[in-house]
Amino acid sequence: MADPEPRAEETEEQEIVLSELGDEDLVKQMHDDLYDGLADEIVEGTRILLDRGWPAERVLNEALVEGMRIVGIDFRDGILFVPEVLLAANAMKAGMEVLRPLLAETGAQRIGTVVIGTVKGDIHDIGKNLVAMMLEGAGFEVIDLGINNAVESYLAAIEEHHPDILGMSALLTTTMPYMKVVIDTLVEKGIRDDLIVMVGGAPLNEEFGKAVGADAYCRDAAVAAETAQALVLARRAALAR
Ligand code: B1M
Repeated sequence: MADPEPRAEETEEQEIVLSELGDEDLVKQMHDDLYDGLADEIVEGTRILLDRGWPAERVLNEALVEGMRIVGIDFRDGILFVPEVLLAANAMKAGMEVLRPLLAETGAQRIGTVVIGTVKGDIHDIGKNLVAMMLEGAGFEVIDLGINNAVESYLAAIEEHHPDILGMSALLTTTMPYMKVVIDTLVEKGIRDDLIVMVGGAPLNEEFGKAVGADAYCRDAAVAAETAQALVLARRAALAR
């Protein structure tokens, strides 16, 4: 008697070997793995793409950031919930750790110091972590204050580290107004002009950055690194005149 056809569930359960997938299928699989919060698979996929000669920025944007964008849509639509999104976030962080040395160690000359943190009430840190990595790669020493920072925490770090730049991140429409609280406090203390203030996060825009009194709104981590370099150099040139 001929062998029976394999049942549907048997075929579905066949293990996917990431290294055997072409680039496009591998990236799609990584989006699925990120969605499912599979950190080991994300690490493996990230390494495979790097071994195939993909630049770190491309792996970051096409595999990880795009995967997280898809997660964000289903989170918004109530298909995914906090525990699942936390797993996805952990998987993304695991992939970012593989990329960290490549993004953060470009051998660029040290050009300044940045204090950065997510504002009070907000625990999102993936974007802020990426910005910190890219700033390191651009030659900055980065003091990362983590999440949920009250104004006192920024002030203490400014006093201790005398940074060239203060960076603030917010991912929630309810927490982004806190950036103005911080900047207004810097004005009250008479230290606003000692620093460049840069802000970023998905719900912000250029107009908001101006309204709260920041020197720059940065759309993404690459823009943040370029802007930081440009503003620090411009400020030094102005002071030297
Ligand atoms: Co949150 N969450 N979340 N969440 N979460 C969002 C932000 C949301 C848009 C999802 C949605 O509804 N579609 C929504 C906000 C809605 C709004 O206010 N407009 C939301 C919500 C509602 C919530 C909760 C309230 C949900 C709840 O509890 N019911 C809750 C709030 C918790 C709190 O903070 N108090 C919550 C919780 C969480 C998790 C803990 C589960 C997890 C965070 C885990 C972590 O960060 N460790 C989480 C996640 C992962 C997201 C989404 C899905 C992804 C965010 C992310 O990491 N993106 C997000 C949906 C989305 O944004 N599409 C969502 C990838 C990252 C690379 O991009 O952070 O934008 P991003 O960073 C970019 C730029 O914005 C910029 O550069 C980065 C890199 O290119 N940038 C800066 C960021 N910071 C910068 C600082 C700078 C410069 C540039 O300084 C100079």
